[in-house]
Amino acid sequence: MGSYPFKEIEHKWQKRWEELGLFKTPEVPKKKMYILEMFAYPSGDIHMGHFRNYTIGDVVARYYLMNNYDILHPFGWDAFGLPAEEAAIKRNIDPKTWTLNNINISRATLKRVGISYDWDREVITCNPDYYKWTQWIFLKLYEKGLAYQAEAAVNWCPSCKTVLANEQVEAGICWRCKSPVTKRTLTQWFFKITAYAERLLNDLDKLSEWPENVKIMQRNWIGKSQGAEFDFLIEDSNKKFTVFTTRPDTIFGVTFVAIAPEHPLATELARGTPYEKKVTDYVHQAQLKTEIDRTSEVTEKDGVFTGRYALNLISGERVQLWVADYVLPSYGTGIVMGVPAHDERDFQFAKKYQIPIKVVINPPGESLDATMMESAYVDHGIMLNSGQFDGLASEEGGKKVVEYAIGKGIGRFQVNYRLRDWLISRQRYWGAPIPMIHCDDCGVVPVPETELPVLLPEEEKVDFIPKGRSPLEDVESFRRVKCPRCGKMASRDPDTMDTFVCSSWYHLRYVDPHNSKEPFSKEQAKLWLPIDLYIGGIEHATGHLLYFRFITKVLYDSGWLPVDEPAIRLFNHGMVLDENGEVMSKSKGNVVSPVYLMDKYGVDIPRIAMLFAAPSDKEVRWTDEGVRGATRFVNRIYRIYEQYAPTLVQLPEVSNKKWLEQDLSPAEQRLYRKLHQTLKAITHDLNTLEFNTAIAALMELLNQYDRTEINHKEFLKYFLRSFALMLAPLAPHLAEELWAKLGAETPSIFKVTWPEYDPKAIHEDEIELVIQINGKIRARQKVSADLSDEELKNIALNHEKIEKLLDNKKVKRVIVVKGRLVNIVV
Ligand code: ANZ
Ligand code: ZN
Repeated sequence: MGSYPFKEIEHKWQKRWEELGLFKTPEVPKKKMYILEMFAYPSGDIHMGHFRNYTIGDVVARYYLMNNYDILHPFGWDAFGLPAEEAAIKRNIDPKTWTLNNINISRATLKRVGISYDWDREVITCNPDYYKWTQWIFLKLYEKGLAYQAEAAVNWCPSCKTVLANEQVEAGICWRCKSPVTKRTLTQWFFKITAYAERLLNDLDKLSEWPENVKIMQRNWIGKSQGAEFDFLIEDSNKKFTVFTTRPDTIFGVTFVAIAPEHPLATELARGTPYEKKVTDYVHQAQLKTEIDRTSEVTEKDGVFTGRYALNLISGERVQLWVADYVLPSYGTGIVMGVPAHDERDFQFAKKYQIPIKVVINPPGESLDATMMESAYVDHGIMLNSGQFDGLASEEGGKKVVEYAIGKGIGRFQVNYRLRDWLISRQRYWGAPIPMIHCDDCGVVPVPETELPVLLPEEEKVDFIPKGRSPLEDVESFRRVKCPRCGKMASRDPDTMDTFVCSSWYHLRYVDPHNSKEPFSKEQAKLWLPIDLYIGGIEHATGHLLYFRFITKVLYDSGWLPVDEPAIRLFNHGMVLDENGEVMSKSKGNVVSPVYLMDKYGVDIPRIAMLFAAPSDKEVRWTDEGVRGATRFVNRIYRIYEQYAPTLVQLPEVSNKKWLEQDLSPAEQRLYRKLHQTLKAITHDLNTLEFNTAIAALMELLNQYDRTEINHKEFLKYFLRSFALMLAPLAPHLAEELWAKLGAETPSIFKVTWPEYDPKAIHEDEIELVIQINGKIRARQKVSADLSDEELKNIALNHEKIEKLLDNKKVKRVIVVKGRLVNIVV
């Protein structure tokens, strides 16, 4: 008896699947199921992280296929963007050749893995037939006023020499090259995602099948905060400015005002005064710091006095005007009212610069002394030193203060979002060109839709090594163009789009990937959307997963989509770690290659090992032991079929028998019950993506099979047939082979409908229920063990003998001792 000969088997079945068109998307789905895994950066060959992600999707897709769903399960490549370009620069080949080459390598590997993709629907974002529509989406946003250009202090990575979106800066560090990010002022394109902040926030409540942690991350990222604005007057000028605060109740406690260094007012105030140099120096310095450093509560706060004062229009008090870098330019109004007694950062700042501290909120029943405080009192309490508002509870008092300010025209209620508009332009070559033209006379003019795509010029014409400006700026043949409006010579926008724009709508292209007239047809969108199950990494929680919700809503609003949320269910898979618990990554050199594993073990063994090692949403520690275990399991199964299948092939089809009513031996009956319990459990697990417990259940079933003497040949065939079906989504090649060995009623096991469990067989443990009346045993009855107290009570009361004995006597109480006895007190 040999071991599982994967070399012959796996290729054979993959060929069969292709011949059958098994994974081809049906034209008109009756019962649709759109399963999507996040597509891949073609940055080399696929690694174990991909292997895991795509295997999870494959198990589900095959399971739903067996449940007679019409499946859309596509794949594609996130082919533009920094990673490709940088790798290309390092290797001195152009990004396109390098990217397409990687796609070919990775696609070949994925095909070897046998993932159930409909390859006819593959999308590649760097191909003109795709990015034409990325540009079309840009134009749609522009039309709706949702794409605009603005001067902005932007995140700038000095090493990548490019602008980064907020989402690409992690703790002040560039996500790509890990160098510290600084700020620069440049003209950039933005998508106005903030216009959708409220809907993006509220509609999270609709996403009942998204993981809670992702929704929390998105809520925090959107960061809605309810508060108020107050106007202040600058002394010796009639200029006003406005602050945003979440604590209007502390307005009488303001002892200074702090302005963000980037705010125009910062340098303006000190201009021409002895303070000017100090202030401009400080402003310059602050630009070099990261946002985290600036706002963290642990780093020391600093700032400079401007020499000027402002008037608090509510309290009438005169306060110092400072510039401080813990105030961010892009939040609220960029100016903060400093309340040292009740805000910790303001407290530290005031202590450092000997600014007065004024208590205006007392904890209930206590009285604070400003000179004794070691930190701010930040909770709510009772207002004092606040004029007419003294004695009010601060929550209510805060509202009163705002109402008062509204009456005077010097303040208002205000909602703020932490979410910023999405900066989408990049000064790089390898991206979709922004379809805009700059004309001296007409200003910014969109490229007419009929002239899309704006093709990215061929690499040989472009020096794409980053210089801090767009490489396309130097390509005359690209740049020079006639203005679509007036016909004069004008120039194309030289920037390209953030790769997250490409990936914000790829899920839509899959529904109609070859459409050359539209990004997708509305009919196809209606047939397939939304995504039923979306699988990918948690690292995209506040990036891609927010962007694709946003773009979906925009297209919904313009009548292109039937839904305003892209995905019903989201599943985050865990990371793959090495034997020592470290994340597998190329830079660490601890990567196990799926190709190496497949050469050695085929597909299904590593697949079982991966699925068995941990729940799909948890980290997986990849070990040799796991592969050895999977090998033993697979070989054991294979040998059983090798041994018995030949003797069973000729037997008639045995799928629908009522086995419990047949003359099975008690041991066979137990195995039958176990089989159906397993089927029930696996059906559950495949729906919840708990594949490790599904495999554990199959292992247990196999153990019981080993302990059971089966004499009934038809039952053996039935058992092996059922086992192969349950195995099919988890180990598809192996299951096909087992199925074929048993005689294969169908050309593929995936053409068989997923079996239903026999509910009668599930209740394995029957118990003998003792029924008493007033403590005396009056009857016994066999019942299944998992009945509820209520059910047991009913069985007892309705028992023939008991009914007679009770004979209309009044039942006072019924006592149920779970799983054993019912005592009726009369
Ligand atoms: C006065 C005050 C008194 C504040 C107090 C807090 C407590 P969230 O909740 O995150 O929205 N703030 C406003 N704009 C800022 C900016 N651009 N950079 C840094 N901090 C800023 O935070 C709102 C609070 O953060 C505001 O309320 C303001 O400080 C500060 F006892 O105003 B508060
Ligand atoms: Zn013009």
